[in-house]
Amino acid sequence: MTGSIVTVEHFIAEQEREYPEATGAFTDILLQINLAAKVISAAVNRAGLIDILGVIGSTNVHDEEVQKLDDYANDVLLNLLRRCGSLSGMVSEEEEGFVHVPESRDPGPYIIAFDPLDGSSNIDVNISVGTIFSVYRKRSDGTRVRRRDLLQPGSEQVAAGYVLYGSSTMLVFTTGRGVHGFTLDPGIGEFLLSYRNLRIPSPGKNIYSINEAYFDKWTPGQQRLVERLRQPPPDAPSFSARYVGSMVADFHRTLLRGGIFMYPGTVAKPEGKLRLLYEVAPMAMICEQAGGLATDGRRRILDIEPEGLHHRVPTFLGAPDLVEMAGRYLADD
Ligand code: P6P
Repeated sequence: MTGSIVTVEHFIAEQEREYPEATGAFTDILLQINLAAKVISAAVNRAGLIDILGVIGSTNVHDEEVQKLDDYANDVLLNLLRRCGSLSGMVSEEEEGFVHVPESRDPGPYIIAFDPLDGSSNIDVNISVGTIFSVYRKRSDGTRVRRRDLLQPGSEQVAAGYVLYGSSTMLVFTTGRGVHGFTLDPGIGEFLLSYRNLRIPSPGKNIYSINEAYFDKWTPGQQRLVERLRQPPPDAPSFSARYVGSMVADFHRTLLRGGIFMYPGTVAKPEGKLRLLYEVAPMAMICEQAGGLATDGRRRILDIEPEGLHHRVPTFLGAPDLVEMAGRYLADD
């Protein structure tokens, strides 16, 4: 049994042996994320308890300042990642602008973008939430971080991953060599390898995941696509609809079971809701590394050049046959 215990540290060391070009600089970032995930998981799991203790306004019964969990998760990640000598800077969903890492002698070669706690509004009803992260290599020379360092297409990512705070806490990431999943064992406080080389089942379960409350706001092509999924032709398999309203949970189910996750635009807001840099591009890298497809309905997500730190894109992630079907229906819009 002990032979099967593979921690994140073991796995990274194994990867470094197998791929000598992997540098320790990048390992430092992953290990800080590993630690941040444990700290945030503990806070997320206590969130309900704090409510029971009777939080009053912004201070609790012990007169302690109670942070909103997404602010707390953001602070944890900023403070831990600031210690990484290999980072030049950070982009966070919670920060309007770019966050400089204190300039050491030689600011690090990497940039990280993250959503510290995606879906945090679901915490109050005990629905899974997640952290999403994306790592790029700094493109420009010199110590200053420039716009072109921050706004790189997803194809330039050196790593991407998420932490899912659900019935168990899972860390799933890729460094471009497959997708690997680790499950937190609270008894020993370690993430242990639970999925090596995750592949999205295709054909997998016929599940489509979308918020159908927006049906009347969609384009005709999007409406016809969902009608096709709701009522397939007699000789085609039927579908189930699943939608948690927490992207990390909906995507994780799609990754493990198959199907398609969609957050399309509407006629009024064609760009949709999800942010490219720290939500969609990292999930797209994972999806492709697991054998899936990731588009905005027309373009490959990883080819899209971000127009700003909080640039939104329509999102279609999942099994190749279903993402391609979506593209065919949207082509008529
Ligand atoms: P809607 C959570 O707020 C989030 O950013 C994603 O995690 C999730 O997929 C989406 O928004 C849900 O949005 O409009 O369906 O409530």
